[in-house]
Amino acid sequence: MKKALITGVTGQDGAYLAEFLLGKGYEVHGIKRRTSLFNTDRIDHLYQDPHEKSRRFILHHGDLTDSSSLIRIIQQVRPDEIYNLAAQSHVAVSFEEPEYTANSDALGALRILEAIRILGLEKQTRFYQASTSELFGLVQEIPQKETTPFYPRSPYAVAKLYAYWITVNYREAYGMYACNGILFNHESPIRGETFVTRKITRALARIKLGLQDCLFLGNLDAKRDWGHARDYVEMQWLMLQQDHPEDFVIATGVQYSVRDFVNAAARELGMDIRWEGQGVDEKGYLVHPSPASGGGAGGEGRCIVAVDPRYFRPTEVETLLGDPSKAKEKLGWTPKISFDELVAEMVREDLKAAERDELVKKHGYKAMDYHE
Ligand code: NDP
Ligand code: GDR
Repeated sequence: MKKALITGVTGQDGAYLAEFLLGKGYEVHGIKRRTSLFNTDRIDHLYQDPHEKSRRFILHHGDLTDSSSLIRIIQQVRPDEIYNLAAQSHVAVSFEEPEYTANSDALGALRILEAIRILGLEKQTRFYQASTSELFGLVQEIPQKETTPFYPRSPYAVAKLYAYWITVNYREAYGMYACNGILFNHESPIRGETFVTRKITRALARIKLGLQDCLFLGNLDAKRDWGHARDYVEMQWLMLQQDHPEDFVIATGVQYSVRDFVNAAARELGMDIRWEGQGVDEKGYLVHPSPASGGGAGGEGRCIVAVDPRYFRPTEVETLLGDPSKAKEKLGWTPKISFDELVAEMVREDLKAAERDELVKKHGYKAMDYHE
């Protein structure tokens, strides 16, 4: 039975990948960091009682900033494959916590690669690094592919640039099977609530049910190439099954703006929305790009989306569009879930969650909320 070790197993991709690998018959080990509250929501359905002898899903406490825990776990598990998915993954937060982001996202990758080397597992353990389209940042070529020059635009992207190159370096220096998946944005109903797609689907569902008044966003014109996380974890696995390690861009090759995403989610919810300047009818919702201009033309409609400059980034990545030709050709990989299906699934799940909150509220209890 093959053994896989996943860092970041409690995150979006970690959860989908663990499920995928269990389905393939792997024994799956996950590293989770210590938190003061339970943070295993995304993997609770995979949990197996530690007393079960034949269990194939095992969690370990560890942290990317702590070499001792990484060496200990890798020594104990001796995995065939390591998927390094753990990271401080929020671009905006990386401007607020640049040093921690570098420690976990850049040095974290180095610590794992060194652990593999220290333990003499270079020829046994394959390594996957979760690289990112953020490396392209201020884009030098459209669409972006494996050979496009990098120009990172945030402490997060700069940290990930180090992780990208240290992975390439260990492959070349020590003959390790180590590779980078340069993944464009991928989303799902279990996407973190503060990334823009999930923030939109969650907020619009709550606005529809009267649980929230307004959604505040930053740059509405930013463009991204959005895929579904379930599709993308399959590629992470495929990358480690080849004869030779190589780096791959993973994307859909289709681009939408944040504004397009709002429109698609609102359409899915049957909400009649108009952007400023298009007029508002009595039943309509007004999606208004400036909070300063208040509730909309002639007091009609209602402002449900407004721009709050607090969500602007000191240096923004305005546009990303991937070219996944190499992955299609060499891995035989192709995304199965379309943009509209992705939005529909996210909206459906967030509407269910909002309905639960509505019920809780109706019975006089306080629904869970989060604060950014
Ligand atoms: P998430 O933010 O959902 O998950 C990140 C995971 O890393 C969580 O399990 C988190 O734990 C864990 N983590 C954070 N810091 C540490 C640390 N110091 N030690 C151990 N674990 C830590 O990210 P995604 O699942 O969306 O992304 C997975 C990876 O892919 C990340 O590296 C991300 O940067 C990268 N990536 C993501 C893309 C996307 O669009 N989703 C695109 C390209 C790359 P906890 O649950 O406790 O917070
Ligand atoms: P990104 O994702 O920065 O691309 O990083 P995010 O969803 O945070 O932002 C996408 C774009 O939307 C704009 N935006 C907002 N973003 C957030 N979070 N909140 C807002 O209110 C808002 N309004 C507009 C942003 O400015 C940006 O242009 C994600 C992460 O998963 C990274 O870990 C990963 O590497 C990349 O995707 C590929």
